[in-house]
Amino acid sequence: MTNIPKDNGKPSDSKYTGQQWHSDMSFTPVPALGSLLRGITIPPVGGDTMFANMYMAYDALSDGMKKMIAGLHGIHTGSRKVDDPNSDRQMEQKKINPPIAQPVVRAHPETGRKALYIGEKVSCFVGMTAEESKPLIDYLCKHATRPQFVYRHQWRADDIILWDNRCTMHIALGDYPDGEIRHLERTTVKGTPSGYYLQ
Ligand SMILES: O=C(O)CCC(=O)C(=O)O
Repeated sequence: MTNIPKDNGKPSDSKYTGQQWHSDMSFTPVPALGSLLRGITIPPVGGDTMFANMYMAYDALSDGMKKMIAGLHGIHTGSRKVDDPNSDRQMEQKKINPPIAQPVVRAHPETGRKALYIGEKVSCFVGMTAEESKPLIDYLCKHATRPQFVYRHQWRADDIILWDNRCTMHIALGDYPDGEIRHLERTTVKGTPSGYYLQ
């Protein structure tokens, strides 16, 4: 994850990575089990990462809402909030990663606890239009990111964070000043299958 431009002067491909609530690789049939991020160069202010506890978010829903979302599947895309949808990279991403459906509620394979599996990369629910889906996607994202479910990490160089993508989602805050370097190294751990292609 870096905003250091490429050798040819073009912006880094990961400059805006993670700037919407997501769980890693949710747009693939086998999303990441965990991820590790290490701070290398940290801006003097801003650039924090926030994590939401999706067990707690699920548990706090009403029984009525739990029943309503039990059978829903969200369509996850690899697209970013801050990027040109017609850029070469985005077109390529769409080809490599066509939209994937994932259950909105998943039982964690190790703990058996249910966790909400939603995020800002969910474009709509299977069998519903984007317009019909949006209010519920927005509600669930807003609900899951209420302060009582969120941990905010203020980076220092050499911090390493490991997280479980099966019960959290996260966001990178792009609020640091222009001209400041933000550079972190990441690796992800492959999980178990939960998603499927739509056709
Ligand atoms: O840069 C960050 O703070 C988080 C990056 C991110 O979202 C990711 O590694 O998936």
